[in-house]
Amino acid sequence: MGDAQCGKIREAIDLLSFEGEPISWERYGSGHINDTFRLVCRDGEKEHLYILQRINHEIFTDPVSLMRNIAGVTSFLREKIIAQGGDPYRETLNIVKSRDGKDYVTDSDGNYWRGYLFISGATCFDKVRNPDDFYQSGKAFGHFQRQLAEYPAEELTETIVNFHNTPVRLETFKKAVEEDVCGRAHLVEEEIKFVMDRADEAGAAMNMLKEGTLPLRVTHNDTKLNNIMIDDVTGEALCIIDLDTIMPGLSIFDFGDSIRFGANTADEDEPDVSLVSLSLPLYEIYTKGFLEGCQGSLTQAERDMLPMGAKLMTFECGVRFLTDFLQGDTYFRISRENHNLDRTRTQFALVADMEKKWADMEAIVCKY
Ligand code: ADP
Ligand code: GN1
Ligand code: MG
Repeated sequence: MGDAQCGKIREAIDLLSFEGEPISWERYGSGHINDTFRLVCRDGEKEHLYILQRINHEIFTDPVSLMRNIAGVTSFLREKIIAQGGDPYRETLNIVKSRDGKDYVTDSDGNYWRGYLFISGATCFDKVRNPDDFYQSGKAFGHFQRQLAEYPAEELTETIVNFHNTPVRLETFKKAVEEDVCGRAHLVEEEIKFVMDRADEAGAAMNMLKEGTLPLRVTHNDTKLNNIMIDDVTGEALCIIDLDTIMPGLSIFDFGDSIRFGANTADEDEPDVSLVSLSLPLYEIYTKGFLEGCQGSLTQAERDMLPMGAKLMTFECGVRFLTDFLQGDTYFRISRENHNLDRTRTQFALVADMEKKWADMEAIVCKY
């Protein structure tokens, strides 16, 4: 987002019903997709904090339906939180309405913006601080899925069609290799081979969905560690955020994407792939938390497929990073040259390590 677009922030702020006078705003967080700002408003002695986000409408092409999804899911969760005696202002996202009562506003350039109450006293981590954080996040994502089991799935719009359809991602990748618009394919021959060697496995989950062996559920679909807030005082998972991709999906996607990000011993974009491996202790603690959170709601086939969920999500994410590298880095935000290539390599190194540890991954699921 350039400075000119940033100028539109003021327009968006004026259209949203924030309390007090806007004092300052700064870029915030480490998401790859939306433009996120932390906004401070002052009302006399009182300070109000907000999250202001420009929804990436090139990726989420129907922001109105997307916001309808989020409004529906958060009000559904809010009722449950209140019934359970929880804090509805901290345990789910709260949309700040526009002055004319909508869940979003548009600026004069056609950008879509939304506001959320800022959740204070809690943190999103880019790296697992201690195993308990990861256990807590597994429990919370499992519980989230369990709670949404009662949500009317037909009311949800698919915000990105085929989001975790790995075979479709693979087709897009092959096309990107063929077209090679940036002339980068020769730089990644080894990575292309890595993908093609595993092409047969890409359909493992989607085939089971088609056959009816795996059930379609309401899932989050982007369960990385920095999409969950951990309470600074209690150390418990407080709030699941980044609800843009809530839509019908497979339970193993939510399990798998968390493992992909959180059980990696290195960062997602670590340039030194020798640091990448699957931490089995972290994989185990997350599995325990997730299964506890699901409270027995997973079928045997879903449980059996959890390791494959981890592998597929890691493989698919690597394929998506590599596709973006080939297409000129137009999807994921980058902050250095070859950033998407570094990300690709970490994902593939993690897949390779999972292949070595496969028997352990399966045995761990059987323990819980
Ligand atoms: P993206 O889709 O780009 O990943 P997110 O919705 O995940 O955007 O937001 C990016 C970051 O902003 C999060 O990782 C988190 O640190 C922070 N954030 C988002 N919403 C809130 C909130 N309501 N309160 C506090 N921090 C938030
Ligand atoms: C993106 O929005 P963010 O940063 O939480 C992406 C995920 C990827 C992830 C990789 C809508 O997540 O699918 O797994 O980056 N989100 C979208 O870090 O594409
Ligand atoms: Mg995010």
